Amino acid sequence: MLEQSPLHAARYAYVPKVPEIFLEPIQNIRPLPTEKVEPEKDRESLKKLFPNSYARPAIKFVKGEAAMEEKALTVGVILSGGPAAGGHNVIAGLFDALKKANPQSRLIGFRGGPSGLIEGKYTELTSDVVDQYRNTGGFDIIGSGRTKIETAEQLEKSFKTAEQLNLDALVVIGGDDSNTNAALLSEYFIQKGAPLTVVGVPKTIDGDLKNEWIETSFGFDTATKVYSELIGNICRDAASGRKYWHFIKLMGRSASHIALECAFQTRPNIALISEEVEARQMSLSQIVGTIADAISARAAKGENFGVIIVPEGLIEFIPEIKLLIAQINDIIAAAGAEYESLSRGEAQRTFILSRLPAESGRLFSSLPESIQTQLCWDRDPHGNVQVSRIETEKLLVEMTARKLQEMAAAGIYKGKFDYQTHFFGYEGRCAFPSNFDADYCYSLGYDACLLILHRLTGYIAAIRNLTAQPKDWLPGGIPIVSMMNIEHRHGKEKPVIKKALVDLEGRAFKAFAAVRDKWALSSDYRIPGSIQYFGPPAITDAPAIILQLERHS
Ligand code: FBP
Repeated sequence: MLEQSPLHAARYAYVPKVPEIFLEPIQNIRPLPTEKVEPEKDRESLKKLFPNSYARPAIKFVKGEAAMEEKALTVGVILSGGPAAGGHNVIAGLFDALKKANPQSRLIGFRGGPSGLIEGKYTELTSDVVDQYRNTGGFDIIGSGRTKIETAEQLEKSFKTAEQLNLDALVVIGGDDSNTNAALLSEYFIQKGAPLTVVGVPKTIDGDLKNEWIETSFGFDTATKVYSELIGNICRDAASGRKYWHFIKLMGRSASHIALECAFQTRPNIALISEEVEARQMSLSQIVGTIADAISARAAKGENFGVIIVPEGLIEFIPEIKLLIAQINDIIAAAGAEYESLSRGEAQRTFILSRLPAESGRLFSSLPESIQTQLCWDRDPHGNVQVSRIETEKLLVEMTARKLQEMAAAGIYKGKFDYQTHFFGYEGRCAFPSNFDADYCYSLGYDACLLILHRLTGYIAAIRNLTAQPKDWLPGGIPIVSMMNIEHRHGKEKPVIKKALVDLEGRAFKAFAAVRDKWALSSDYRIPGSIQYFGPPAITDAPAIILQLERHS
């Protein structure tokens, strides 16, 4: 048991705010089918892969007579992927709703992520356990992991564990991949004739599991507030010391939602958006050129300082590096054990360089040695390069310094370039959830229980109208298959939930594009301060700025 800080103890007393309908006796809540939702494309392939779960309607929960079974249920829960603040509250909401429906119901937590289900590693989550984790950050109540449940063997082992435990339902709390797997499991159980309901919950700090029905994934709000506090403090430090350019890399494996939100919160001089880099086909040297020009313009005003936000995923959106990474992935995959036996560093670099096509080889060699080494490190379980381990901020600093030297030699830059680099990622995933995430997550858990009680297998908990007060939130569910398309991965056709990248035509990006030139030259930083848990709702409960921009005209 962790020693409790005063805030830790105080957070136990926080009662999450929930949609008004959840205050009804749970037996009086029923699902109302709304619109029929279908995937945007690949319908025929998806129909074949999910013959039993395709073409179901979205539902919303409304007040009314329900023919709900009240028998005691045994429900399993899995936390999957990277931690995101609020996961414990999803479990608390699920637990409370289950007990409300029938106090004899039981909640089983699978340890260490999906592998806990495959390998049958679990623990019962009783009220003593759940109460210790209410309104706290982290996933440590049962741990998390990145194992995928997708092979026939993994599906069968999962089935066996579920059978042994007499599970009535399974809740998968995770991102796009984990929810895809939840849909696969749901279909598999239907095909086996097993009466087991599988329900997903949208999690990821990256904010890229969203669409028309999922307004945001949980954890994004807290993570961006933590990073924004730190960035705001750095902005003020930059303006006080007036001697450093701060290059700040922010997490977000692919999409730049985190970078965009933090930019609105703090108004840095530059915020790179990976999706724009890709759309404009910007090369690494063009990106560096843009940064160097902005530094030079501020230097002309006597301001040799500033703040630059760099999204973690940027490296994979720069067209020539994207190609290079894909080629390295292929080389590593083809070499298999031979590559695995090489020691990190020079041996791996030499191996890769000897197999790269000439042009990519030249690009690879032009990169700093540290970046070459990081590009050669192990891939994640999905075969992807682990962008959180590539020091893109340092790459940009090094190349910008070179570029400024050239500009100085040509007489077009007169300034002094000193810098600091930062990476904020892990700092924001396990903070005490903001009130928004505490409320949202508890409500998602409660919503997941309602989906289970009504046997809505293959659905993901979806709560809408999130910019309103929680009492006016609209809980419901969306069939997971309706959010999927088919992607070709490693030579195979795979159903996947489409990642939501920053929409360059969307309101949030356009609002940013309209002000960024002003931010580049001015030093009018916005200082959001730390997350507040007590005080006026305008300070404690405000949802993310991009959520507000996306949902309101
Ligand atoms: P999820 O998509 O699983 O929520 O994780 C997101 C993330 O935090 C990314 O932002 C980051 O690139 C990655 O996880 C880091 O992964 P790991 O925890 O395995 O180092």
